[in-house]
Amino acid sequence: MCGLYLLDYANALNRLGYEFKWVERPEDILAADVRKPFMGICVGLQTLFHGSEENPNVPGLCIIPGTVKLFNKTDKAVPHMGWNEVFCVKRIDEVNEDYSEDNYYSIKQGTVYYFVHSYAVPFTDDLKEWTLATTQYGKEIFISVIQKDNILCTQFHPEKSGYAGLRILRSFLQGDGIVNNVSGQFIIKNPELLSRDRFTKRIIACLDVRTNDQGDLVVTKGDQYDVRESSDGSGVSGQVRNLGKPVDLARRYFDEGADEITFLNITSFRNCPLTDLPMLEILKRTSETVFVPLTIGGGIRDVTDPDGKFHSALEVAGEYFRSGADKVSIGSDAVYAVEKYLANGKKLSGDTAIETISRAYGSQAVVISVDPKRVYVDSPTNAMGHHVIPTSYPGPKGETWCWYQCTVKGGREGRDIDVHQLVTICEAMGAGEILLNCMDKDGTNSGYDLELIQDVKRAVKIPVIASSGAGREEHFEKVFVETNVEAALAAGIFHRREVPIQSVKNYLKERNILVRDMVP
Ligand code: 1PR
Repeated sequence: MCGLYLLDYANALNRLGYEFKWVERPEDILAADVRKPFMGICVGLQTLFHGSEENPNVPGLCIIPGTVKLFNKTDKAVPHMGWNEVFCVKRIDEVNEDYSEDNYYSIKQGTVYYFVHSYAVPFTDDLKEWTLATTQYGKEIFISVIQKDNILCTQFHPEKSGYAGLRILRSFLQGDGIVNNVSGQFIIKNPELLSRDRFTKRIIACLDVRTNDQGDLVVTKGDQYDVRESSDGSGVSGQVRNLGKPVDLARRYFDEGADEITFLNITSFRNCPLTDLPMLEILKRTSETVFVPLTIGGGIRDVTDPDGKFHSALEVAGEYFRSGADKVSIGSDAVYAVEKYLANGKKLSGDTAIETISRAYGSQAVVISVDPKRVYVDSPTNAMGHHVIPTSYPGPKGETWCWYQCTVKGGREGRDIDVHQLVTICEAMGAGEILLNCMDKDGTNSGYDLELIQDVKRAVKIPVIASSGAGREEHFEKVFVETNVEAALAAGIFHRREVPIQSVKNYLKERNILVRDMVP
């Protein structure tokens, strides 16, 4: 299993009504009965092989021949992060397209499950005996489920794959599949001819969280980052908008089919996140009932708590992971890290939050949240060396060029870094995904900033989440078709129930854009 997801496994087992005991020492493993059913998840699948390109000097368990390989990045974003189809290569008979679910741990042909990995085992003929299902990502077909004798392994995360994933775990725990070992059943001769890339676009619900004037932690939502009701004319700004309770809203979005949920602690720059116990509590409680990936952002940086104790960004992130987060998102600190990198003559220091967290937890666990503002210029030469793009939406003085300035502290302070610099350098530091907001578009319901998003998508190989400005279903279609981003995030329209998640998905499906169907 991936160590990052321990709380998620525990929550899934609790939800299914099972008691469990953690393995605490190597002796616990040695004392285990080798004939007992074994389930490996993600890295748990990969360890059974002889080795992995991820760490060539460390041998695997050598139970299955073959090597785990890095995905080819030339035709797709890496990590492979999101919901993709599994294609069962072992079936009961040649004629029957379907297969008996009971024999196959409820792994359903054509259902999508949540993957997050950069390395995989390519499917080859000599691994047929072990392979229950394959998945295609770009042009590559890899093994997504291994099954033989008492072994079941999935490359995807059942504990993060909604109800479809929970069903697999239940099936395994009940012992289904072991009794009807699939070895000897019909094996599709050339799965590569039948397999297809069914990687879906993700729809993400985002919850901006902060304490309101009464001291309660609430979900709020700004217009261009201003989260207070407009002033009554007295010159005093209004109350912080309250759009609901974080745990309840997250649960609602899970039930409504959100593929992922992001919490942004938007005033964390004022506080020490480790003393922000309500925020950690929100994560813990959400992960008990929400079985899709959770991202938490806000305050991921080196901090000194009110008692003068220093905590590294790695410790802060670790606390969030142990509380149920699957990814952390870094905003202000990413901008400072890039400034430091440029000041040091473009040398990686190795000690930034991005580098330390991605080294310890993997790049897929590190998201960069970008809060850019448009700066118009009348010609590229006036952009002070920044990466400029031509724009079809001229500025106030008719300027036809612009660059995007990075900000920190929730957009309160602009810095001399452009978004292109930020995302390319953060990718080199080990970030695994970009959450691309846009201050000009946030809360406007006028659609995503396609020019910004296209520019960033072209600049990096890691997945990009488009954010800010979604107002209608067609805005999602436009952003996927015109920029090819992997995911689109929205906040206001979901909170105010203006556009339900399912209606976005139906709209996309009708236009042949692949999305995950909710399996109840
Ligand atoms: O800098 O690492 O502590 O992280 C702070 C985090 O909090 C950053 O990710 C930053 O984006 C976020 N944040 C800070 N202040 C605000 C604010 O609104 N005042 N929220 C804020 C940013 C933008 C998105 C929003 C989308 C979609 N909000 O999260 O959800 O724009 O909105 P829409 O669909 O309604 O248009 P650090």
